[in-house]
Amino acid sequence: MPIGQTITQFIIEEQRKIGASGDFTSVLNDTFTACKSISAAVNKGALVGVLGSAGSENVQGETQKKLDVISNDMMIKANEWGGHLAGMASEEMEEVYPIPERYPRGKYLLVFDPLDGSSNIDVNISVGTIFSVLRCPEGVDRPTEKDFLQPGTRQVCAGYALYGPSTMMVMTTGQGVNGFTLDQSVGEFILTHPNMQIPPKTREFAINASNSRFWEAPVKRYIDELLAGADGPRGENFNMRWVASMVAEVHRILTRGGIFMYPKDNKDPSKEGRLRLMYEANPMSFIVEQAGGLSSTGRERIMEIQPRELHQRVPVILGSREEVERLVHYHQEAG
Ligand code: AFP
Repeated sequence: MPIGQTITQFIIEEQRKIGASGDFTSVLNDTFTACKSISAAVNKGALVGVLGSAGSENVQGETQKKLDVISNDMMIKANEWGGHLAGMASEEMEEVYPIPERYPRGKYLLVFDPLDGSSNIDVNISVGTIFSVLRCPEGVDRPTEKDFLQPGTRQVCAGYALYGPSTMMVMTTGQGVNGFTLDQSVGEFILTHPNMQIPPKTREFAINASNSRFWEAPVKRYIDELLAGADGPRGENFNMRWVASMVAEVHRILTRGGIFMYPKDNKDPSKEGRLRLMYEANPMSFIVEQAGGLSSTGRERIMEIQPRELHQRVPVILGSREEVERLVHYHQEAG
């Protein structure tokens, strides 16, 4: 049986159209290899003793799972040797990771969350890897933190691997969003979801409602209206989902629409939001916008934020255009 178009073939053909050198294809290929290895480890789970806590904390003060550490290592090992990257930054590492001296350096920067939603790993619920590719500033071959602090609009590529019932790779290079499913029998990601589009209307929302007492007024108003259903001002019923794994939520929204919110709240005034700008919000915003959706903090477009630090957090509201517009409008009305 002939296999469909592989992800490598797809990228090479895309790159040919714009006359690119092939460096970029190589960066992505190494990332895909890492994601296949992470998928295998996640899939084997308890059989190979990779579940549970690693007994350490990351820079965010969160307890690291064994698979957080393993996945981070797999991303680094698969990407450091190829000669196309100048440096990497990971949610799991406090500092920028320089390419070791024994390898050549290239013109791209890779930023990633190696295992997003990892609090779900021990209960066998979908998790994922999120990544973003930036250009290293001209003339810099040993990038430092400031070289990574580029707004999301400067991303060259963003994607995620979803480790669910199937392993999928979803990515954009700024020309739409395409989804690929891992065919385990041949070890290749095959194009299965070309040109993914988020429907502009939805009746499904995702938010961690246990934080409701900390929400700001516009979010309270919006959620109250959704909960009031057919008897309220919206005049129709809405359904709710919360997986606590952003990759799974965004994938659902790309597949059938929806709005995802981790908004600004006053739970911990020292934090601007829960999700990380560089590792979660920017790459997912690029994908969502390329699929026809919108992404905002409620006050500004996420991709236009000038990052101040690598591990910065931001409020996130993204998904179906009409719902995001409505909630942004409620923020504007509240001043
Ligand atoms: P973990 O990787 O620590 O599980 O965090 C996942 C995440 O960053 C994102 O994927 C979820 O949407 C969000 O946090 C879940 O947060 P709550 O646990 O507060 O619902």
